[in-house]
Amino acid sequence: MRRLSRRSLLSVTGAAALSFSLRPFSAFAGFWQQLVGQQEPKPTKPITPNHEFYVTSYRSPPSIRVGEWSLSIAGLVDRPVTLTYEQLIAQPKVTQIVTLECVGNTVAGELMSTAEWEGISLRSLLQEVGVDAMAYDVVFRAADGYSDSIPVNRAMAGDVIIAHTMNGVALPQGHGFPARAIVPGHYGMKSVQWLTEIEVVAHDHKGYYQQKGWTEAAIVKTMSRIDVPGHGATVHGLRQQVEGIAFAGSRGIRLVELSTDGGEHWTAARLAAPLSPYAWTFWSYDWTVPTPGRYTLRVRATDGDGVLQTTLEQDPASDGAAGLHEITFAVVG
Ligand SMILES: Nc1nc2c(c(=O)[nH]1)N[C@H]1C(S)=C(S)[C@@H](COP(=O)(O)O)O[C@H]1N2
Ligand SMILES: [Mo]
Repeated sequence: MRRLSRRSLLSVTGAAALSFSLRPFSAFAGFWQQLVGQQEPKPTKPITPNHEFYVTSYRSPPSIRVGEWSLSIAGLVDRPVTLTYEQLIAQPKVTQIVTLECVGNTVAGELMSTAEWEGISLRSLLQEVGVDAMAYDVVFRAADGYSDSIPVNRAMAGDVIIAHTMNGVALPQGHGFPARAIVPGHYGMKSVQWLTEIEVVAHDHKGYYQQKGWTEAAIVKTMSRIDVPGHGATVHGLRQQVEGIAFAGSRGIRLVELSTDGGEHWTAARLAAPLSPYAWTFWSYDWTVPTPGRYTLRVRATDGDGVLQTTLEQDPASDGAAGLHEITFAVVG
């Protein structure tokens, strides 16, 4: 089924957006799934193929010809530079598997994917140009007029990439060609696509989404999702492997638990080692179903700092959705 899209979220503005509660929407989604019938189990792939990677851009992607494109590093730097595409891809490369999630993603929504990104280290680039002591924000500006920023100390942490490659091929046009930022642990809005300029400034820059009231820090919230069995499914046999993912950005996932009794008792799932410190964690649980019937499963995660995922439901506006994912399905003998 289609999830609430970025476009429809953003068309709800101001007070209306903030007072919009997730509860009626999830109830509607559940009702809708009953109407449309069973859901096929949808195991998540550890690395999302490029053509399946989520897209949230609200307009068609700019088409950039590399011959006419360049990336300038300007503002409060000692030695400003402008890189052509050839110069960019000739720089020493770093590769990192990073999960991106849109701030508009709903609980268990699909605006979340993982790829292996290759490009240059933003820290190395900034060290080469020399950052002024007055610097506060590193602003990413794009060919579509979009911008967002991260504080200088965040930019210098070493994990931020100016990527030109996605899963082994040049960035597709729809994912930022020829270059984009990849900022691990933050909502996708910070991973600015179709980059044209990196500007170091002395003030707190307000980007495209911040001007519309969305979060500045955009640190991802801890989430967990049940992928198998699907909500509304009918499954056969009393031995069921339940599967899903959990994500807490750079904090990592320490524990995933399942409840079959509405949250009174919880059992730990088995965790697979994530492909990188910035990628989602896969979990599974071999469940011996006591007797055929209708069941509701709820999932929750604890992040690497030991903080349990909140049970409070929150709409994506303005700093990301919160709430626990629950599915209902039938087991026949
Ligand atoms: N230039 C530009 N960069 C952008 C955006 C945009 O509209 N324009 N959207 C942002 C948002 S909200 C997200 S979630 C990610 C999505 O990246 P993807 O389309 O590759 O999944 O790109 C971010 N970077
Ligand atoms: Mo997004």
